[in-house]
Amino acid sequence: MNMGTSTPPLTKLAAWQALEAHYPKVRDLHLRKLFADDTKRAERMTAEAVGIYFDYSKHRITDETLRLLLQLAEESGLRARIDAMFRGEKINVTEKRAVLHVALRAPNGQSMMVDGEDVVPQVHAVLDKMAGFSNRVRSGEWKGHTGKRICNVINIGIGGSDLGPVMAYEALRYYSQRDLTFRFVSNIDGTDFAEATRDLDAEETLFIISSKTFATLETMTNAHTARDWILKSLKHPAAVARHFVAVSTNAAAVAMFGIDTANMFEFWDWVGGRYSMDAAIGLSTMIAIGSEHFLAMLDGFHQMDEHFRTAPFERNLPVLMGLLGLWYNNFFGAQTIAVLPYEQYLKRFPAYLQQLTMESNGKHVTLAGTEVDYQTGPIYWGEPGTNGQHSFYQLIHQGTKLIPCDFIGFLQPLNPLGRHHDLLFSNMFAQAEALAFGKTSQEVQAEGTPAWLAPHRTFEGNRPSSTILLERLTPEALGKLIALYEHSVFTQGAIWSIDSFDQWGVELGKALAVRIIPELEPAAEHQLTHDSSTNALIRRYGRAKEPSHGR
Ligand code: G6Q
Repeated sequence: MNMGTSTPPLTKLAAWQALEAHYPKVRDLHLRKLFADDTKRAERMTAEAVGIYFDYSKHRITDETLRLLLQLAEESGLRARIDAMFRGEKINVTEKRAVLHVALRAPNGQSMMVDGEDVVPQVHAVLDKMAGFSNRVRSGEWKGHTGKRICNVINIGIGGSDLGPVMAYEALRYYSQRDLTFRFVSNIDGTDFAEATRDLDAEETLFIISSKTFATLETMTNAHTARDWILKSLKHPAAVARHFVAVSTNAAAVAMFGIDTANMFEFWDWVGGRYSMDAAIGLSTMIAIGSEHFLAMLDGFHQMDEHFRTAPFERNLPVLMGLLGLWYNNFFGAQTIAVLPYEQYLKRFPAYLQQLTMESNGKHVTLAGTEVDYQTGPIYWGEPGTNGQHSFYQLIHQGTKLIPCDFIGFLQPLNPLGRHHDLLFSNMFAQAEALAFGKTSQEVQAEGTPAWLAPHRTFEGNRPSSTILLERLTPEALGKLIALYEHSVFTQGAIWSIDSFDQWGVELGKALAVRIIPELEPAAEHQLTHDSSTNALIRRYGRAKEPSHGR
């Protein structure tokens, strides 16, 4: 395995240095000229695989840029890293874990090994158990404590145990069983739980406690509040077993909570939280859309996995996408990437991608523990089109920052209504066109705009974007799209030689919060030893809890 030691440091690679020399030649090239000089550009700079059409012609690259980026992928040992992941090697070096979310979507019969054991049979055993349970809830066979049918399913989880389920539920809502209500509680702010349950009947409500560790403060706090809420209505401890199931790797803690471990859905330490929506963490998704659709989603993921594993880099969608992101991040100095799905059902997709991309590649040291001397993961953000057009697109078009954009669209609408879909797509195509080609000051003045106003109405253009088209938003298509981003993140992390699978950066704040909890008790006279700002904030909060406060 390449631990960042067997190959030279990234910035010493021949391809990196060639890219540095090449960058000044491309920096000032305008997409207007690149397209004018080469009428076949759009034909050449597109790739299509497993039903995804990827147009990358509106990027500030030449054939030489692409050649050098692909050379960088080769020189940095990306191929060996991909193979190591699929072989179940412990490529999450800081946690000494294999990274095998690809095994979650491997078909029955394929084998994938972790520590000499084939994990695919275990994966399918859990999928079967999930399917059995989902069918019982969907059919009404699974009853609550008082014999009423379950109508409401609430997933309690946070981070990787929440964002995937929320995103997938929203994305695949079209396929969901409409007589079931789904809610997702993640925040430790009591409002999240209170609002999610205020109009629900406890007798008809099932909680899924989703937590890999079953120890996360937010999730366990919400889970205990949920248990109190159930017991307050149903009055009998036996109700817990009918109204709670768990998704976890920690059977002992699940049993301690009072959940029957027969109703625990297992997953494994080789599944990272943000890569776990295909594991039992997807139980709410399976209940919503049914096991057949869920399996179709896994098949979509698997098709992209196989493409990533086998396709030559120059036709490999996640590799191309990862390299283009790296080009702007490391050479143009771009700080962010906007993800702009022209699909209302993908409204939570940017939020999901934020964790996938930023928790994975927001790292400052290499696998070998040395400080990087190049930029790593960019900031991802976005909103579904066309809403964003009426808010932040202004800055992308005419601001001073370079923001590469991903436009995502599905050719066939799920809800065909009048001309809505044509109007949606005309907007998406127009935005990418406007960003790339802009409008010159001559064009603006030729329209009769007075000279003083012309600068304001001029669009410089040369703003890069990818356009990603799929046929129709099906569970299978969603799987392909998510896996495209997962492997693009992998590609970048491998080239940057960082651990894309740990998340130590979330630890410090958690530890400090635990220390502060007792200091918020009003009565106690605390010896506060934080900095003066934190001390003052804690004291102010404590005073607000005193009975005399606000009188
Ligand atoms: C994801 C992270 C993190 C994790 C949450 C929830 O990759 O590990 O977001 O998913 O902290 O953890 P639990 O599932 O253990 O509650």
